[in-house]
Amino acid sequence: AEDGYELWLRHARMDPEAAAFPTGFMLDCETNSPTLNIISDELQSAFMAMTGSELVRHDKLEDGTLILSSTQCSGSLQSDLEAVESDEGYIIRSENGEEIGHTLIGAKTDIGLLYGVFDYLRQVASEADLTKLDITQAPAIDLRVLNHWDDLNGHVERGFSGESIWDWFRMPDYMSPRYTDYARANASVGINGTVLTNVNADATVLTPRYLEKVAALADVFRPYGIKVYLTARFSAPMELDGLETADPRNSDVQEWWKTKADEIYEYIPDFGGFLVKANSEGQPGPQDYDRDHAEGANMLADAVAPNGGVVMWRAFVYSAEEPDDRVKQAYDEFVPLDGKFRDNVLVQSKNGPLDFQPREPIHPLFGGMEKTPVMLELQLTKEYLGFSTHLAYLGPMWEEVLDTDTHVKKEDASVADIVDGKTFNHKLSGIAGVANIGRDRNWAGSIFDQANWYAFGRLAWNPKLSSSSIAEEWIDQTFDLSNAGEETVLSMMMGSREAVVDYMTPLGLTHLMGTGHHYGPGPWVDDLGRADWNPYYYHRATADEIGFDRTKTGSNALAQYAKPLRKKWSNLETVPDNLLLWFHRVGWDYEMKSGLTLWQEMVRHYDRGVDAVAKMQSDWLNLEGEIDAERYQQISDFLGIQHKEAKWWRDASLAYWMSINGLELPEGSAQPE
Ligand code: GCW
Repeated sequence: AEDGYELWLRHARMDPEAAAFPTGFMLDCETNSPTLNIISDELQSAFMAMTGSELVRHDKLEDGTLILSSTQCSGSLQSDLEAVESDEGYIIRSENGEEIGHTLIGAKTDIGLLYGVFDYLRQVASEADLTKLDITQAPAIDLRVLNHWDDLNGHVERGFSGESIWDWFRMPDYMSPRYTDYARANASVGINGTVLTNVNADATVLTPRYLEKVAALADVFRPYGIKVYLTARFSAPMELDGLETADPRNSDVQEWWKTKADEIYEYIPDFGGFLVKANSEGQPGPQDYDRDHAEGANMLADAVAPNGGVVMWRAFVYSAEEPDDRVKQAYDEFVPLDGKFRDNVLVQSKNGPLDFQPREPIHPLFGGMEKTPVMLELQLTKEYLGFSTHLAYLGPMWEEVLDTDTHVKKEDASVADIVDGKTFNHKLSGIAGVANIGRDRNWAGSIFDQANWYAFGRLAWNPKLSSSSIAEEWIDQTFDLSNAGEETVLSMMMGSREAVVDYMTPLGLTHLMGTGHHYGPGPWVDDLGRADWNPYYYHRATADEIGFDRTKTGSNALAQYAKPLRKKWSNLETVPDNLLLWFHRVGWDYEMKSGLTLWQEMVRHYDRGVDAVAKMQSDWLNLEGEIDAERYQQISDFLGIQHKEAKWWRDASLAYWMSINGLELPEGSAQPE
């Protein structure tokens, strides 16, 4: 049975007549490396699966051969390859000479070649004309990393697909083949780094017993081009070696980190560096000693610099004091530090200023820091979008973020341009995805959540790709559907995130999830220790009004954005409906662009969200028989859960709003069950 373990690398059987499949392949010159062996195996097993016959390895050119050249052997592609900016780039080109037709895949490095081969296989799966390939690719972003929020005891924070895949107990003596499959899946979409441990860090991972295990993983990942990173707990010198302080100005502390970094590099010569969450949600950090984030980050940066490591310092901070508006804090703390960070530090910011909500405006740190590379952190694990049971393809959300123009310059200042380093000419660039991977057979908890992992990798490689083209690729490789079936799945995916926004947090509302679990509705909760943990802090609904005023008359968080954005979002005429209550406080009878009152419009969104899920359910029924039974059934059952819970969200939310505004349900809206 198909249970999803193969991900998008299923290599379904194809019609042997359908394409000009290669007759064999050859490596351009006699080199050998673990990566080249992987490439050969990958090609051979893929073609065996797709065509049922062996792709023979030739040692001389024959008609129809696929020619692979890497490093010094890039033959006729040599000069074109020189123009490819990155060592990870590649060229795929069909050459149709007089008699001999063949395809060349060339790269400057073996890893580039591996990426090229995965791309080639993707072309095959999407039925591209294999005699007309002319592809030149290089990644736009340097560091394309997954962030695992995995604890050493196997628990995954906000993980909805089983326990951690890292079996710390059995490593390094037993290295599950799953680690290889993990590396292969990541490499197939260009992911080149992985942070193994939770940002709420445990210093134990920095001890020799664990470093040995980390090194064993790094050995598995290396031939796939994937580097390993760890989270560094700021107080580690105290916890592991009894130092009295972790003050970054203390020379013993500095020395401790240098020695620790050197020790790590002995185990893992290509260790990527550290990811740090400091002074946020109770985590230790430099502010415990009245030092700022730059001092903290720089101490660690100095420790890894001699070996080429980086520090990814998170900007998801919110402090012990209750703020007037929590969404302002990161900008307020970090922007004054711009220019103070070492050049191997990246500041890592979530896409929005709050916390991975179904919809937020962009974080003002994108564009807010000119001298510091700001890394984008996305969340693949859907903490606030229904975990792994609700279908929500996140491609459109990430596209919305990446395409948003920060307006900090006249041109080339979209979030994608900021993140890939173009806007301010940064040498280093990075993007992180909080992984949705666990020990479930299907890796991600559901089949459609695999698409979020896939889309993250593809956007990390090229943040300008469209989310629908990525979905199409994924569908081609994940199912074998009729054209009509493909259309159906595509439209389900493309509308799915907006459906979640509609039934959970329409019109710019936010953080209405039940506290702690973040799954179901809880807009009424108001007994939590801090004001900014209670949903009321965000919706502020009273009998007359709802919404958070972030204009000048309110918290003025809008001042953190460049003028064109500030103007657009502070004006009720120009703010889009979908961010209205994020930035404004209006009456329940406020007249919307549609002519409806706010209340009517809101109810319409809740209904629309539920209807969209019902539509996905009925669409899916049409695919019975086109998809293997096990995957079909799981998706079908999950859509059932989603439909039930979308109604729960709508009914519970509306009942709550009605208890506050005293209004009736508008005529024609769905009645609660
Ligand atoms: O979204 C919140 C989560 C926490 C998480 C934190 C963070 C790792 O609820 O579980 O902690 O963000 O990003 O640091």
